[in-house]
Amino acid sequence: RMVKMYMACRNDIHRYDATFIAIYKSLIPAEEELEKQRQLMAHLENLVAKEWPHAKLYLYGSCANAFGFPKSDIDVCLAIEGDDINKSEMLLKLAEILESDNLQNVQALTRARVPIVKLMDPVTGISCDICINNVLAVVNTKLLRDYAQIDVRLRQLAFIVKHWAKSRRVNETYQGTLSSYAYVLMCIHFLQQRRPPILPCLQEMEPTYSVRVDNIRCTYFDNVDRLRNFGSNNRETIAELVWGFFNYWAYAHDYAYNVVSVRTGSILGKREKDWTRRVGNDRHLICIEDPFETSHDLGRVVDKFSIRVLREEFERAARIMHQDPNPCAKLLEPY
Ligand code: 3AT
Ligand code: MG
Repeated sequence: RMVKMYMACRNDIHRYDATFIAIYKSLIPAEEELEKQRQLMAHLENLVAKEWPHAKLYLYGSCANAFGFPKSDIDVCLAIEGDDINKSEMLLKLAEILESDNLQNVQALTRARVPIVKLMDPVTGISCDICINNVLAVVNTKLLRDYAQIDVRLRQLAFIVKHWAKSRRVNETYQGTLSSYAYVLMCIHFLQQRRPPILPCLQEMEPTYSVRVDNIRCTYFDNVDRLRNFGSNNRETIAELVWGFFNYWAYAHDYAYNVVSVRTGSILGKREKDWTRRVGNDRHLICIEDPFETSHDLGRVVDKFSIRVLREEFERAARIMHQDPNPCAKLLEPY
């Protein structure tokens, strides 16, 4: 089926590059928005330092990984060392501090899977979630940001894919579809797989960055300035890549046997990861390996209903890229 799709390629796909690039550019947050984020971070750092002088604040998630949309909430991690950290107590204390500083809608969610304090800053209008010691998320944020520096086509593709996923309502983990983080990993993996490759596999290269988070060693080559020409032998453009991406997930990916792995830059078997059976709630119906927490399948939120929704949306997208007279608009049409 895949072969047939490729053979019957429309040959005018480049006509749509300019429109995709324009959409991508319209989705990049403005500099003044980033400035407001920095302003709020500086303010929070000040407040936190008074109570916990050794704590550090890090931005993570889309506000720091180069894949953020305008007007996003920001995700902040408070990192503090010590064996006697009681996260709930700390979050409650933090909520108290924030509230007495006139930050709005302050709420401590101590029982969430990732416990956080939520707040809204009336000065900048930015909403923010603060978690404690979620250092792995800070490290995977850096990995995504580093990949984004290597070839601009990653950012272009991921913005279009995220925009598509939000428009089509398949970016809702509580409904069994995938997180933005998962979609960005799928894009990185896809570009690692192009021939010639557009992205390298940073975790397979000589490490220049190394941190230990809990029991996980996170190492990879982060000197990405040296890799600016990495993908230059591949001339594929954004429209081709969007098409190829959806074609892959619609027709070429082997959902029964395969796992996509950014860590190895390759496709692994479910068998070698022991992801062949349902364990607890994890069904492994679409398998995306976390680059550091390798036992973690980002597809684990997907259930037997949402997998159908997802695959139908991939097929719809591939079909539109294949034959629709106005693919850019149609692809991103709200559900
Ligand atoms: P949006 O623009 O908010 O949709 P985002 O990049 O902020 O995208 P998420 O809100 O899904 O993405 O996640 C925020 C960060 O949390 C991204 C990543 O560093 C981390 N993260 C999210 N989901 C997981 C996960 N399942 N495992 C490990 N880290 C995760
Ligand atoms: Mg987010």
